[in-house]
This record gives sequence, structure tokens and C-alpha cells, in this order.
Amino acid sequence: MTRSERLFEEAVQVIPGGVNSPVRAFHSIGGTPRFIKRAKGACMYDEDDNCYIDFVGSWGPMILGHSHKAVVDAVIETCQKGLSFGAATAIEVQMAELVCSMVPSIEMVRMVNSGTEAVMSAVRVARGFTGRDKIIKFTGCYHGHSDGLLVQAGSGVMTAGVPDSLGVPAGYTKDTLSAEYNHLDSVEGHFRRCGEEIAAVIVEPVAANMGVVPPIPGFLEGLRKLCDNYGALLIFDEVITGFRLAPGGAQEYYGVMPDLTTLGKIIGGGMPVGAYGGRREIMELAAPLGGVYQAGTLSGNPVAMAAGIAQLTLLKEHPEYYQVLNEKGDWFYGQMEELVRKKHLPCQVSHEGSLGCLYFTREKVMDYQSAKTSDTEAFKAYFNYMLGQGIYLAPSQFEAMFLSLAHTEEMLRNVFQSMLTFFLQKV
Ligand code: HOZ
Repeated sequence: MTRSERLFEEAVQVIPGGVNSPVRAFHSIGGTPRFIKRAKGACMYDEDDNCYIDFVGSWGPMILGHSHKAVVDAVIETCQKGLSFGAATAIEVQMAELVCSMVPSIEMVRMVNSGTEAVMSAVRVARGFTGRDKIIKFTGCYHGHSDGLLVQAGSGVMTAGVPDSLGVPAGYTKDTLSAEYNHLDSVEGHFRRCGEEIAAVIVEPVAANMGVVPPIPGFLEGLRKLCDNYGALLIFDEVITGFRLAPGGAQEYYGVMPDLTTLGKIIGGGMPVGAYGGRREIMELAAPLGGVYQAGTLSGNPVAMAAGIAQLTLLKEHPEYYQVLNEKGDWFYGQMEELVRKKHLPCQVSHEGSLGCLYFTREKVMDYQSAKTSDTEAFKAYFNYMLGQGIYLAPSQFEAMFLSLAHTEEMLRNVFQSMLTFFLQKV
């Protein structure tokens, strides 16, 4: 029995499903989750000392690679001064200034502890600002696990076998309207029916919780226009795209400005952080300035701020990193596309910048319905083969692959070789 197997046996006795977040339980791909002991650069090591090239990167934050020296040093130095004060600190001001200087539409920002919290708070501010209750979200987009947003969500909900979560009272979701990603007409329909009641549209600018689905040209622009026409706010959930596609996230990359932006783990460089920000007049509604209440003892925690500032500062000072990262993505996913085309594989490669997904379907993936045509059994075989080759992919068909600056060309060529071998053997 391996150490991971033994740990999992112990874990299931005391943690629901043996994990603290469902997707990592490996339910949809079978087998035992690997228990990770340490990571450096693009590599992770499990408790049995197996080494994996990691394409999860803590679900996004590891843009510089794991355990980057600047980030680790900043954390150690800050820890020595105290872990949490529950009082204002200079480092929070530094972080807020950094975020406002990088993300084009953010004039004011509030730190929280996770993406879930960021979205929950942004939606509350949007409702407070507009005096309206309804929000529109997209099927297959995931915005964390707050009650009102667990409606036809992506990520683990897509493989949990239930469309929505138990335990969410109907009253909490009655104001959540679902539309189809990349289908402006479905959004327009809601606005025509009840435009005066809609506070906000929330969207992942690149849907990255049903695999990876980039917006078709005109989709984000169309959302902006519809929101403007009906006096609703546009919220970009940039928990995955923020500081990844460009220094200013998807809004800079696509040139479409939201009213509010939510940010998550990336802003903490791997520490538990989230944030929401946007136009000054909207953000001034957050307590204590305005009447929208939101608070948290650990919000703006100095250690988390130090890690985030170290990573964001490097990204800001080196805009060329984005060229490197995005070119790496274009090359790597381009090679995969070429393989699929040449060998007539029953697959689609969907990607944007360093984010990508190999879907096991012949249908072009552009929304939830097409993503769901994937053969999850085929993905399961692929995942397990790759894991056996020392390649750690997200353990679900409906999650993204994340490249980092630490992935070398040699590593990517090896991954590509393993893919080739898998398809030659199995398909
Ligand atoms: N919600 C994450 C995937 N989109 C997974 C989080 C985790 O297991 O850490």
C-alpha cells in the first residue's frame, strides 16, 4: 500500500470524502488522490516521493511556479513580525495600490479570503448599488459555493451528478437567472423579460470551470452593451484569468471593462486571498463608507498580502513574462491541436493563453451543452495514463490545465510524447 493510499484511508474517517474540496478526491477519474508533500517550480512530489509535472498549479496561482524564492522569502520575513492583527496595516495599502495600478477597471478594492467570498460580496454591492435583486449567471460558470450562485454551476458540480446543491433554499436562488455562455440571445431574453429587476450579469470572461471555453468575438462586448442599456452592472469573475492572461487580466486582454471584478487565489500567490473591486462610486457603498455590510478578521492578512505582493510585483515589473507564458500556451496547445487533426482523434483542444483543455468529443466546444458531450470515461483513461507517466492534470474533464513560467520546453515535449503514446495505444 502506498503512503497516499494509507493517508486516504485515514482521511475518509475524519474528513468528508477524505478531502477539503471535492474535485481533488479523484471521484470522477477513480483511484486514490495523491497526497502532496512539496512542490518546486513546475514539479510536485507526493508522499511516496513520486514526482509529477504539475498542470494544476494550485488551480491557478502558481504563475511563477511553485515555491518561488521571492514569494517564499516575503512570507518568511512577514511571519516573523506577527501572523494576524485584525487591524489596519501598511501592507494592505501597498496591495490595494498595486491591484488598482494593474487592473484597468479597478479604482478601489477590498480584500477578502477567497474567491467565493469575493463574488458573494461583489454581488451584494451590485444589488445595493442598483437597488435590484436579480442576477444573471451562465450555465457551467462557477463562482464559488455561496448559496445564490450554486445554480447550474461548473467545476465539481458538473461531475457531482446533481445540477444544483442540496441545502440551498429555493428562496436563495429565485433571483439567479441562468443564461448560456457565448449565447447573447439568452441574456437578451432575460433582459427583455425583466431588465428593470436585473442588478448584474456575472461571467467568467474565459469560462474555465467547464474545461476552458474562450468567449466568441463580440460576446463580452455584447454583455457590456446589454448591461449599459438596462442599467445593470457587469461583473467579471477573474479568479482564474486575473493576472494570468495579462497583467490586467481578461479585461485588459479583451479590452472590455466590467464595473466590478472579483479576484481570488492568484492575488495571494498561493495563500488564501480573494478581492473585489471596481468603480469608486460602486465600491464606496461597502461598509464602513456605505450601507453594504461585509467584513472579515483575516481580510488583508499580512502574510497573505506579502505573498501576493511579491508575485504581483514581479509580474508588473516584467510584462514580458506574459508574452513568454502566452506563447508557451500557443505552442503547447497548438501542438496538441495538430496531433488531434493529423490523427483524426475524437478530441477538441480549447485554449486561451496559458489555459487549455483537451475535451474528448468531436463537437466544437463553445458552451455548457457542447462541453457536456465529452466522453468522461475516455478522459478517465487519459488522466490515469498521464498520472502514471508523472503528469498531474486536473482530476476532472471539466477543469483547466494551467501552464506556468516554470514549465520548460523539455517538460512540455515529454508531456506531448506521453499523450502521443496514450493515443497510439488506446484510441
Ligand atoms: N474549485 C476548484 C476547481 N475549479 C477546485 C479547488 C480545489 O480542489 O482545491
